[in-house]
Amino acid sequence: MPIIAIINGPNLNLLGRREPGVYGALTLDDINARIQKRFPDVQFAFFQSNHEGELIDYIHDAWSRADGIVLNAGAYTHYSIALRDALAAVDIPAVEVHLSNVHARESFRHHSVIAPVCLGQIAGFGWQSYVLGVHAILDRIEQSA
Ligand code: CA2
Repeated sequence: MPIIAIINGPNLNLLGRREPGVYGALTLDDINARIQKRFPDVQFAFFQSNHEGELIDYIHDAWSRADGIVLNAGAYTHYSIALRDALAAVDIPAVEVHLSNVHARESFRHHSVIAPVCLGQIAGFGWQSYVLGVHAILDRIEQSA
C-alpha cells in the first residue's frame, strides 16, 4: 500500500472558519476525510503546521516514511527557499497544490519558488486539487515500479 504525506502550511488550519468564498466551507479535517475516502487503498500521513521549520522537518522525515508528498505550502509557496531546498533534498516525488486559482489572484501569488522542484502544480479546484495531486503521485509511483 503506498504511503502519501499530505502536508499543509500556514493558516490552512483556519479552513472552513474564515473566508469560505475564497477557500470553501470545508475544514481541513473534512478535506482529509474526503481524501482518505476517495483512496481507501492508500495510507495517508496528514500534517499541518504554521511553522516553516516544522514543515521542513516533516518533509525530511517523509523521505524515509512516504512514497510521495502532496503539499499546499500556503503563502510559503511564494517565498520559502528553505522549503524548496527541503523538497529538492528528499528523493521522493512531490506535487504542489492550491485550493484557489493562484494565477487569477494578486500577482504575488503567481510565482512559486516550490514548483520547479515538484512534478507539477495543481491550483483552483478547491479540495479536489488534493485528489488530483494524489492521482499524479500514484501515477508516478506506478511508472517507477
Ligand atoms: O489557494 C491556496 O491553497 C493557497 O495556498 C492558500 C494560502 C495562500 O497564501 C496561497 O497564495 C494560496 C493561504 C491559506 C490561508 O488559509 C485561510 C483559510 C481560511 C481563512 C483564512 C485563511
